[in-house]
Amino acid sequence: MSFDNRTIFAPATMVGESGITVIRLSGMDAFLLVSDCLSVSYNEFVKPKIENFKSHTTHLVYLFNGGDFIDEALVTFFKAPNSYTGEDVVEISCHGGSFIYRKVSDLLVKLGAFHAEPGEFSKRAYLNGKMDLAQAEAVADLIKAKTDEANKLALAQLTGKFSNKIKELRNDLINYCSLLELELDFSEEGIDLVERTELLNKINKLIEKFNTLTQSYESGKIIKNGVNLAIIGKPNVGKSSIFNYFLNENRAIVSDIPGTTRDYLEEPLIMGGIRFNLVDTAGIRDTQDVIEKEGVRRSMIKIDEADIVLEVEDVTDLDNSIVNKSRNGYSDKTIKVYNKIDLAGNITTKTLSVSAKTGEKMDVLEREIITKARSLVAGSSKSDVIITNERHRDCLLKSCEYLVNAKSQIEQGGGNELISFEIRSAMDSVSEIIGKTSNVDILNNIFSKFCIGK
Ligand SMILES: Nc1nc2c(ncn2[C@@H]2O[C@H](COP(=O)(O)OP(=O)(O)OP(=O)(O)O)[C@@H](O)[C@H]2O)c(=O)[nH]1
Ligand SMILES: [Mg+2]
Repeated sequence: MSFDNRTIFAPATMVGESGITVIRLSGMDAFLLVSDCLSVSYNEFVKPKIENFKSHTTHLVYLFNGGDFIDEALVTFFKAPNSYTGEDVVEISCHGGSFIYRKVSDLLVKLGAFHAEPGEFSKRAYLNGKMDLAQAEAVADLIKAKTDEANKLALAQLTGKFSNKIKELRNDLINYCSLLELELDFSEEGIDLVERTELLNKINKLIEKFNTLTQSYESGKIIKNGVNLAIIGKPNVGKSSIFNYFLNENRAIVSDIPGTTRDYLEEPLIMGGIRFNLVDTAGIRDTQDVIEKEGVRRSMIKIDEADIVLEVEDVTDLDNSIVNKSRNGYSDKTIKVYNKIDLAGNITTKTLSVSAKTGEKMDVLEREIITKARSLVAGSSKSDVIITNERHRDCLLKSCEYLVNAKSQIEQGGGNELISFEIRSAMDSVSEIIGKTSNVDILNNIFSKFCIGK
């Protein structure tokens, strides 16, 4: 039985001018509800015997609103529990177009169905045991994936590879916990079921496993969300020109007046199969102009947020590098490039020099950026499973903290109750990932980030 008895519906495909629009309904009354608008004839309303329809079969029907014929459609029935949500599900494939969708949507509401909230289908699938929480989250990731790598990670999570890893860790914790608690029952007999040094070794190994998995988030987040690539430098060095070159459009205003870009601009870009969030920033310089000052402040924030900083200098103006002076602690993520090589004459630099104007050496710069991005992705992927979700990372960190506490309890000769309390807490935190102990607030927060219809 579902947590909510309402029959919900939403378009499962984009609504617009297209061949068909699929509208999905789910709920214990879904079959009954649609039976009031399906007809086997378009001349008059003649109800089909849907009680005779088998699960997973598709039927040609005519949709009626009272006496009005609305559309010809194909309707597929999925009988609970063999459906995406685990409830009775009906998929209506009507003709595309927002007008038809509105008519069918009004009809379904009239018949008693409710518009689904974002992620409500997947939430029901999770609550009805069709998938665990991490798998349900992977559905949203799969839909949003923009690159091959992101797609692969979402699929690994959806098909349970990630959940199995979590279950493995959880089972280890359950084993240690139960042994410790069993030992408590035999405490009067003085029987030791768990040797302390051995337990310490095992906890240490577990902490290591947790750390490797947690660190994989550094790669995971980049694969999932893209590499933040900030183009920075003094005013007028050609940052916006480089930004436009990579985007292959005149997105940012370019002019020879220093301080043209006031606020940062952000655009997605795929290079070498990697997703980048390309950021053009305001030129950094000392200024009394209030607006420009704010622009510079924002540039500094973007530098902090960046995974890679592309620091641009003007090859004809090498002496005056304010940016160099202001640089602190981000050098390892910086690629330095000189621009305007077409004006260089006989000036030579050891650093990569390009021309955003003529395109000279821009391919070399692109390759350098891709290589650096690849090293970021590969850098922390010692783990066989990569996590991409901040919530999962936080649960693992919390769990690891409890394990570190358990470790110091063992080292200090703490009692079984105390050690087992820490291990049990670690287990609860790791269980939250797959949804074994999630509370309602956590669930609502997760599923509200989904799109409607999933
Ligand atoms: N010759 C030459 N001129 C360039 C090149 N790149 C940019 N410029 C020119 O340099 C001037 C400044 O370019 P922008 O791209 O606006 O520079 P910016 O760094 O974004 O400047 P601000 O937004 O003011 O910080 C413009 O006149 C561009 O046409 C280049 O490779 N060669
Ligand atoms: Mg600019």
